[in-house]
Amino acid sequence: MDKNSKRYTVTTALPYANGPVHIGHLAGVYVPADIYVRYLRSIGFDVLFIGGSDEHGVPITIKARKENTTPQAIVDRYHSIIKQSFQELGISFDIYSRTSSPMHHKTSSEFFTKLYNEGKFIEKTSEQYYDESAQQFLADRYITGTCPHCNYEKAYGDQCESCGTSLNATDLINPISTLSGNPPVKRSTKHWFLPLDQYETWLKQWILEDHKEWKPNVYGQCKSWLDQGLQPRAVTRDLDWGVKVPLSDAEGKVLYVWFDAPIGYISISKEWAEQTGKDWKPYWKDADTKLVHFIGKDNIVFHCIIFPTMLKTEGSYILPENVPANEFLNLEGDKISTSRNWAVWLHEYLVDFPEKQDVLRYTLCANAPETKDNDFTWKDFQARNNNELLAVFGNLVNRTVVLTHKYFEGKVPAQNALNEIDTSVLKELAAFPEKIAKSIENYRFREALNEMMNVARLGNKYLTDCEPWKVFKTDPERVKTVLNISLQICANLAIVCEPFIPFTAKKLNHILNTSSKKWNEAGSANLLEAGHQLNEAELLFVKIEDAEIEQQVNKLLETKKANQMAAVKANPSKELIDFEDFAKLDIRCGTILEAVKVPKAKKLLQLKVDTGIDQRTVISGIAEYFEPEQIIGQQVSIVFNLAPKNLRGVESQGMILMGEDADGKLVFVSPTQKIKEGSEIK
Ligand code: B3M
Ligand code: ZN
Repeated sequence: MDKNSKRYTVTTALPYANGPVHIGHLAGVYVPADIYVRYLRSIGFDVLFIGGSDEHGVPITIKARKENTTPQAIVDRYHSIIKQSFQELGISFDIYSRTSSPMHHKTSSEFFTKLYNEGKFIEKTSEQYYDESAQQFLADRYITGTCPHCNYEKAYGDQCESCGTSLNATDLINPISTLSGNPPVKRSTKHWFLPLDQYETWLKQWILEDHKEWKPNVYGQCKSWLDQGLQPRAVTRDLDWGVKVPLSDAEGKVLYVWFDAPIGYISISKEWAEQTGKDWKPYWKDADTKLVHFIGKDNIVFHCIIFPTMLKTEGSYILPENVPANEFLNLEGDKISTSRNWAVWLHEYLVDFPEKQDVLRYTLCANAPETKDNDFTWKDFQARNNNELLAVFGNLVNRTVVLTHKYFEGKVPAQNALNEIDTSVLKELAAFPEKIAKSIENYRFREALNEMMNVARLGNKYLTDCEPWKVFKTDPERVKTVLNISLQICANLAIVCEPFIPFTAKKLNHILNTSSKKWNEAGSANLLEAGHQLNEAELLFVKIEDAEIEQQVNKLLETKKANQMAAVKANPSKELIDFEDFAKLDIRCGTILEAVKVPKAKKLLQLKVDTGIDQRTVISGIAEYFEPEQIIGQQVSIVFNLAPKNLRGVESQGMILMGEDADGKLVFVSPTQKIKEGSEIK
């Protein structure tokens, strides 16, 4: 941590306001960001903590169309739900605003105009699809057609959901507009491009040389983008919802959502300045301000490559110091999905678990997907609460305070002569704040949380080992020391737990009858003076019963069943065939010898399969479920007599049979025991 910096600007990904926020958002972005900011404030930094709703983009217009309402109505609904959810979970933004605000439209228009007037954009006219009956150009998501690579008939204009290939809308075979159902026509249209390629050398230096300290998952993704070479990127779209392009010849065009959204961090800072009478510029333009973006891994390229290029091009802004992106959180073994309602929604959580904000914050931090995707299970949530928060943290505080009331009328007893154990415990206590700080400053929040809990473990063990309830009759003076030290440990916990579980810190300060203290006081053995009057004990945590968890798991099972019903309905049986048709299929057993990812096709793997007769190359859409190295040696069923097909420039000779459940999860169809390659499957 650069102690020379005067201030920090910390931003969090602006969630699309087309749905509520769920535990994946919290774990990936908002809990780590809030821990970081609360800690920075506790060590005395001036921090501007920014949040807001991302209210433009095609998904919002699609949802509005589906609900026969306006995009503004959609974003108004979800902006308030999202804002309230964050507030109730203790995400301590200085401001939470939105990109449909006048300030944002003004700020992002001015940003565009400055770059335009300085000739920083490339202007290009290209052929785009236009829907003559809807009388509008079609965004990629409004066009479907057949994928030229795998013949999937419902591919979108920007990507084929089946083989994962990124597409241009003009690649689609038999394109159809989803607005009118008619085939679109091609019309020429002008757009403005940010020449990313011209900044490639600078980005390679700035990221790959100057920021080697970035998290490996972030650094690695940036490196692969830079290694592949950058292309100019369109910053405008033919859409009627968004920030209007501030040019006379740009009727019906808006700024691309990923151009205006990051500028939202700046416009929201300006709104904050207006509300507080402060100056926003130092937080975005002073060299001694550190800028940190908290995001999920799907936003890395926008925050590490595109937005920094925009800032660099504009010339008057600081660049991000770090972008500690997290991976994704899954739920009970499946990907969280808004469309499949496979999520724990924050606003629903708080209804089912009132007053348990910190249990969720704690569990999501303890299981944060910091280096790889991770899983949230309700069983683990219960265990974290019952076995850690209640049994260790809560138990220490409750026993210490109850005994102090029992023996000393709730007054902090004096610390008498220390024995060896006391001295070693206080020495360990003194070392914790720095350990926790180091982990937080390196964005290792799981590690930091565990160190914070080690303070509670230290106190709990000390109290249990000293057994004051047994010693009091014979040596009350000893008990004074033991309870004094235990109370000092509780007072330390109130400081070091605050970034992670702020609601608990507040309750603990109330029980100890103390005001909240700054980080630099942590580690002390004398936070509570002898004679200081405590308030009554109150439980910080309560047991979560199996029944509560079963209710949540059942809720998810209901959702899964509903999804499966919907999938069966959407995917009925194909027409009947006679045996002769089936007999044409020649399905053999094979073994995967080699597997590699197909560049720029996130769903595809290129396999070499031993069919017992030859070694075949097969392209298979399984990359999202299997790592190449994990399937070498896997026995598979291969359609042996399928005509070869050119997929992404590779001739695919056959097809591997996979089982796909209603949730899209893929598994191999393979023999239950090893069998010779080439064996016929009948
Ligand atoms: N709304 C994408 C997302 O929610 C986008 C983030 C914008 S941050 C400027 O993942
Ligand atoms: Zn495809």
